[in-house]
Amino acid sequence: MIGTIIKGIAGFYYVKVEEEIIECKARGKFRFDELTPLVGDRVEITVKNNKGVIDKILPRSSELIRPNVANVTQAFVVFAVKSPDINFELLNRFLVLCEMNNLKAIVCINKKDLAGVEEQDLIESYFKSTGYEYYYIGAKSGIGLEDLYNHLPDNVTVVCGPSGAGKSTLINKLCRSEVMQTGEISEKSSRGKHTTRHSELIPVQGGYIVDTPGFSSLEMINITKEELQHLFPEFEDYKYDCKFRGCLHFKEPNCAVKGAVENGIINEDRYKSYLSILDEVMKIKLYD
Ligand SMILES: Nc1nc2c(ncn2[C@@H]2O[C@H](COP(=O)(O)OP(=O)(O)O)[C@@H](O)[C@H]2O)c(=O)[nH]1
Ligand SMILES: [Mg+2]
Ligand SMILES: [Zn+2]
Repeated sequence: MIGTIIKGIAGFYYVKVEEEIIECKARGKFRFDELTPLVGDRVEITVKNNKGVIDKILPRSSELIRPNVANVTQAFVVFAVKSPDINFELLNRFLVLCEMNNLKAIVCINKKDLAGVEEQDLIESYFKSTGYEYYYIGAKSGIGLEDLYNHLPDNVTVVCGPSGAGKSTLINKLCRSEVMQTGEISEKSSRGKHTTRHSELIPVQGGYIVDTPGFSSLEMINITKEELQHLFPEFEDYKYDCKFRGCLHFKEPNCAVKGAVENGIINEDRYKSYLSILDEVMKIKLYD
């Protein structure tokens, strides 16, 4: 049988196969292969006398470090419109982290109840040119969550964003009925009380939500200066029109990206975030 590891506690893995959750141990050989099953892994299991064994881990499409979960496909990037005020530079850093990890980023502007039309227009105009999907939500009262539910089927979704943005509120709201179900498993086996708590996948709407937030706002953007520009999707249309091959869109003359910024096609603030991260990336590389 093939299933998905949704939780791991003290050497036991809980594998969801269709509607059933099976407690499994990993076969000893994983230790020799230096391969440890992760939450999110798709695995082949066999069940004998009610005991499940993981025989094989299927290839991973991604592996997040924080939280340590395999096969995450998308991120809800949550920022409050107010309280705390939206910080676009930080938001752009989260978007770069998503691109780096091959996650589809969906921007969720939370605390809609605190925003007026002015703030909504500002955000609308900010994202229009980036190509990122964004939604206005109110996690606390559940406004606008239908759009997010529609993105869940067949995906493993992590929620990320700065402290105070409403990530926990959103996760709880999206997972409401399902959190209780997985809670029952740990009570039944009564394990895990004194072990480190790892992340879990909560089945929702034909997909999964990771129950702990992703990344951290201080995460290093560990890539080369040449790679960075590819993490700004709206630059991609222009890169072949720069005069110099390998243009970093920084001080080079006849740069098509800078041209698009000057013409107002690429958001200037996004470009400034690019330069600020580029500066950081170049400094890091001096010391390695
Ligand atoms: N006004 C308002 N407050 C919210 C909303 N969502 C969350 N909050 C509040 O924002 C604060 C931080 O929320 P929390 O989920 O803990 O944020 P986290 O740090 O990102 O996990 C809490 O006091 C929440 O009640 C919302 O839609 N509107
Ligand atoms: Mg929280
Ligand atoms: Zn250029």
